[in-house]
Amino acid sequence: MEEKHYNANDITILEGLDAVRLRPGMYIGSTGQKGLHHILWEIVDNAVDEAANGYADKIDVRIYKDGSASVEDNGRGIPTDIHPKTKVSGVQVVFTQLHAGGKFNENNYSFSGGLHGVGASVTNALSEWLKVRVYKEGKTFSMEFRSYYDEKKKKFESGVPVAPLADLHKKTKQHGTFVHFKPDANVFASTDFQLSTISHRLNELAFLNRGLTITLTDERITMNEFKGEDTEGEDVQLDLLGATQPYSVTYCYEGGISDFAAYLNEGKSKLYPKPLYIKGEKDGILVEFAIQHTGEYTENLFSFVNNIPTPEGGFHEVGFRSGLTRVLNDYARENKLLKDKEANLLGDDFREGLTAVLSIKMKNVQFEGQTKTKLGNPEARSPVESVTIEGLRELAADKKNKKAFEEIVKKAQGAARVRIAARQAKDTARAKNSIDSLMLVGKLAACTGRKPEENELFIVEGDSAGGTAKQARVRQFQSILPLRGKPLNVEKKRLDQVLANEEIRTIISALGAGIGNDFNLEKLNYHKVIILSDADQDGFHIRCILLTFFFRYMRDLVNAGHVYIGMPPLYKVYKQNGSAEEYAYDDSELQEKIEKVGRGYLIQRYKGLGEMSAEQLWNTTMDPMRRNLTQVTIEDAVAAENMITTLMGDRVEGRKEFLNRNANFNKTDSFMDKVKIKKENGDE
Ligand code: 0RA
Repeated sequence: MEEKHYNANDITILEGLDAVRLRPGMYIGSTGQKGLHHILWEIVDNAVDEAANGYADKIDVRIYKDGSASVEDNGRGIPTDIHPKTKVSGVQVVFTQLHAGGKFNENNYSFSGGLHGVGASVTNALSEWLKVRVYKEGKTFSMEFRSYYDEKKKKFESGVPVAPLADLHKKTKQHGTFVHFKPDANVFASTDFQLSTISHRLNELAFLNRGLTITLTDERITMNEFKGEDTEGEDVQLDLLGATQPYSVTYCYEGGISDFAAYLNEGKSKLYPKPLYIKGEKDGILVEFAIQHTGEYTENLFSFVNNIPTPEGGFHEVGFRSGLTRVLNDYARENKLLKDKEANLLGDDFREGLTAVLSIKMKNVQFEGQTKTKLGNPEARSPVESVTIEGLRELAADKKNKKAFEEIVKKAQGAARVRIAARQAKDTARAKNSIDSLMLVGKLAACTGRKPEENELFIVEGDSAGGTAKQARVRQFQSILPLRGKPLNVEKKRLDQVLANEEIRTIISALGAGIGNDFNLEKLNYHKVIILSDADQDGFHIRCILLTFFFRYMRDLVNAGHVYIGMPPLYKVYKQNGSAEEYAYDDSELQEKIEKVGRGYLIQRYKGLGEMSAEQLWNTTMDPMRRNLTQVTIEDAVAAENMITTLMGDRVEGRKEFLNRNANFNKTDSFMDKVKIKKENGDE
């Protein structure tokens, strides 16, 4: 950036500091933890601003044992010359006049009202003391401010200069500003700076300002204390140092927000290896974003305006989203990934699994919303949209991004299929959603009790097992829904077609809580949804399909722990005369039960639920006191979905191999044994 000359004349003056002491909340929001950190951010923001304008590339933040904190930058240094109107130094103006900023405020850090950017003087007003050092033009300057109760004036004096700015007559090659302050314990409920809060924000600032090196040092703890003093097996030299060395961490990202997106996606499966990055400017608004899609289903958009997070969104997000949707739909059409007669994909489709960091810089920012973290400037929408469209078009035209764009479209098409199928299912469910009407159809044998927290829905494979379960159940709290094996034999069907299945739609109606975005746990009719399927290939299929269905359309049901797998036994070990009877749920248990029954034992092997009598089914699988339920975790559901993709997709090879590995339920390494199993009563 081009060097301009500023002096104290450029600094505007608005009001004094007494008002800040009187009503701190008006300026920093609160006098709690948030307010305490706010006065640190005021100082950090000034330093970051100096860096953002190209004058500094290093910021050191330090927390001290006495509760004070300091921020040092290697920028131009606060102006030291005398301000003509006030006849005091620029340093004094910056720390004693509210809203005093000068030109640096107009660059990209001008705020109108709100809680941000009230200026360094607020930090001074709410500190017991504040000390400044300015290194500028080879000289070292120093100044100190104090807050105290004046006995004579019978009033509190805030941020008063101890003496005018002094030239220490110490030559230096250094340039920059060092600000050290101690938050006043009379103002703040607690003056304990939070290391985690500060490191999180400084890390974020380092991502947002490519190449800026930010170091954080906390003198209150040593390196070893931070590491939990577990230094076994580590370098001895380091350990000795770590015992006395204060905790320190340095953040610097040459990749800026691209590194940010990659960091957010760490450990996730990615559709393309590197985030796509765009930077541009339109109508005085600087726009930067990085995107990377993962195999997950949620959208993660982190937006910032002038380095301030905007979790409530706003017009910049609106522009970004619409630009993204436009370019990706155009790409899909131009490359014949969308047929002429097919409708456009929706923004939601393109944002499934999207991780994005959007950072814009603009003047006269207006923050709105519940927490004042929503961008309220409508004029931001169109420039952000333009930059997004132009930038993404350029990336899409680049051959090396072909794979990434194709993967994005493919993923969006999957999302669209699910969306369309969910709507159809919703319509059907709405058409006949009373339990009574289901009973009339004769599918659901509903329980009589009306307490969802006590009620159980058994989804049973096969009409014959369903009939047995209906006989066995306690009708007060157990409902039975038989699934016919054949229609659910969806081997070659896609997930969306599963929703066309009559019984699946019956499940939706029976649960009564809706589907997709409308799913509402509070309306749930059953707090235990128990899948009862045979221990064979078909049963395994059905189980995977149901889990995938719940995962895709009723994720909260799984998350809240309402889904269970019923485990019927594989063997009965008994004596002919009826003097002993034991059930084994897997091969390893079989040996144990044989020994228990003793000489003269007989073994019956159950091939399916249908072979059991009502009494046996009750004793082994349905009686809450004796049965063996497995609670399904979200990981199980994800695993099931991956299986469905393998089983039903075009990858026939993978499918065969998969079935060979997993469909043998007599072996203990079958799928359900491998996934984390939590028993009904809570123990592992
Ligand atoms: C106004 C003008 C100039 C620098 C600054 C403010 C400035 C303020 C802070 C606060 C913390 N670090 C800072 N660094 C710079 C330009 C001064 C000049 O060019 O003479």
